[in-house]
Amino acid sequence: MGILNITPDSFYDGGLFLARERALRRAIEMVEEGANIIDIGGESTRPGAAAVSVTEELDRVVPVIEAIRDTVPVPISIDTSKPEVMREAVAAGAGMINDVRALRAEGALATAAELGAAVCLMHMQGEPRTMQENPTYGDVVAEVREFLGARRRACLEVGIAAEKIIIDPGFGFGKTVAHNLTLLRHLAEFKVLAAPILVGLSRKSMIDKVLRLPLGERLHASVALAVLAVQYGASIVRVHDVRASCEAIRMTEAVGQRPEYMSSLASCL
Ligand code: 8Y7
Repeated sequence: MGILNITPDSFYDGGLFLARERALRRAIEMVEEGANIIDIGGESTRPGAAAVSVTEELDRVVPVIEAIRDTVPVPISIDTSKPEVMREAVAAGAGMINDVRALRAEGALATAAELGAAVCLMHMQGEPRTMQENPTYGDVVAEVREFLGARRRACLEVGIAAEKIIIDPGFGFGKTVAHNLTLLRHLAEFKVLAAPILVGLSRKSMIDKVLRLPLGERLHASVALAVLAVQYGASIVRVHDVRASCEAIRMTEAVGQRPEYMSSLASCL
């Protein structure tokens, strides 16, 4: 899954038109580099990021979804928590909803069910603005797994098909470095939830905490984490550096030992 952020803080040149053009070009490039899904986000979920209105978010993402839909045959994921954005994004061509709030916003669960899109349910402790202040768990693996199991059951209850549900422990979302490392080491324990696992570790600050590296210098560590995530059982890795990640993952796959989830997953997107 290649990351496509359409936010002013990712596009320093300002203009929305330029940002859209640039986003389309990057999407095409990521598909050429091996991405099987493009995840489009119009609101930053980084700690401390400002909230974005529905209109602003729609303005950012809908034209880009339409442009990608008309240009490259790749499944499109919309990274949002807002039911209105889910609705317009799916109408524009998105087949998947990636929600860091796991459909807990008012109306989100019912909307996702009605739209019939695939959903990624991510665990987050707290809210983006404050979640890194003091993350606390008794048993982080058990608690995150309980949460994802409960959200998965909530999805099934409103009629979302089991094969359309993806789970994600939410690395960096209300977690210390120790929590993140523990979750990754125990990723295989999430397989009991019988859903494909999505993992996002690309360029995250835990790399800085371990290696003391700024954002622009986290490529090698990110690739290592993507490979490890796949080996520990991830079916989808959400990455910025598609080419490097795909090459590393394909090479390790050639060595063997990996079950094939992607073919069954592709059919629901
Ligand atoms: C994740 C995510 C982000 C993640 C899923 C970043 C939107 C922060 N991280 N979605 N989104 N999983 N499913 O650093 O880990 O990319 S935003």
